[in-house]
Amino acid sequence: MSEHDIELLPTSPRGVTPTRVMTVAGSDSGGGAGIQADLRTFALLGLHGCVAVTAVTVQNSLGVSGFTAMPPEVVVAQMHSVVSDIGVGAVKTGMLASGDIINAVASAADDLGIGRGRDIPLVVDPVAASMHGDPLLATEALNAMRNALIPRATVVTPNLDEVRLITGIDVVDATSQRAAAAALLDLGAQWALVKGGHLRSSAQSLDLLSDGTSEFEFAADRIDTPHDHGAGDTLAAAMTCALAHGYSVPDAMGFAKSWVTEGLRWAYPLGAGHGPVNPLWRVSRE
Ligand code: PXL
Repeated sequence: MSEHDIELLPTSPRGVTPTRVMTVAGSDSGGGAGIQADLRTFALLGLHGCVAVTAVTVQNSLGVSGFTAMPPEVVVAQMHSVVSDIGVGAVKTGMLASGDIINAVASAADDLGIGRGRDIPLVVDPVAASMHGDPLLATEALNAMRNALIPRATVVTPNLDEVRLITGIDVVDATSQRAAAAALLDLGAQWALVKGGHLRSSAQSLDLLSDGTSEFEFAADRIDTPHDHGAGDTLAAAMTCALAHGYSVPDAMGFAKSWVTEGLRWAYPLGAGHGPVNPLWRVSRE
């Protein structure tokens, strides 16, 4: 094994149905984030990815110029259709666009046995804005995120901007990072992951994972690249895959961190703006 080889997830023999996961998320026309990022990670980790599309964004490497949200009942219908037939080992939510969609997804999760304390783990990535600051979630939706979805999360995975929007806490150091995790647990999540990746001043990317009893820190050298579009989606998608394979939340996070770090190491330019993290390193030439 070379220095950066990572331990991957178990895969199925050819012709055998692989482990299935589902993402409830928005489409990124530029292919860097959203469902496109999720499906890339699912496939390259050997899982079968299913999708409930919540919104269609119009974007390229320079930013998001707009989006159209799906009717909430269409999002819920996709979830029911997939879970009742194909079955999934874990579910991830990403861009949910509106409070109505969040509330509908939360009650579908209850109906389908998805979420904290249920059979199917739920990873809630509370996407609020693109890396360019373009909004992806209506501001009126923050209460639904706090009151309906986060309480159902097996693990919630905000970045620092999302932490500020959801909890009002400005994370600037380890103490405020811990306070933010506590505030997310107070909202009802089973585990809170407060990602330090946007604390640009530190030389390391330090993420804190807590369930209120146990606390884990995940450190990686910061990879200084402008091409980190979809990094949060990719981390949460890899966690979802590991949870579907029966990993504990801390073990799933350890795996996901190594997956996204490798994706950042091999990130590529795209268009005139920001390129994506690159799970394709798995199938690229050296
Ligand atoms: O990276 C967050 C994200 C999630 N989903 C969609 C996005 C983005 C960021 O741009 O466009 C659809």
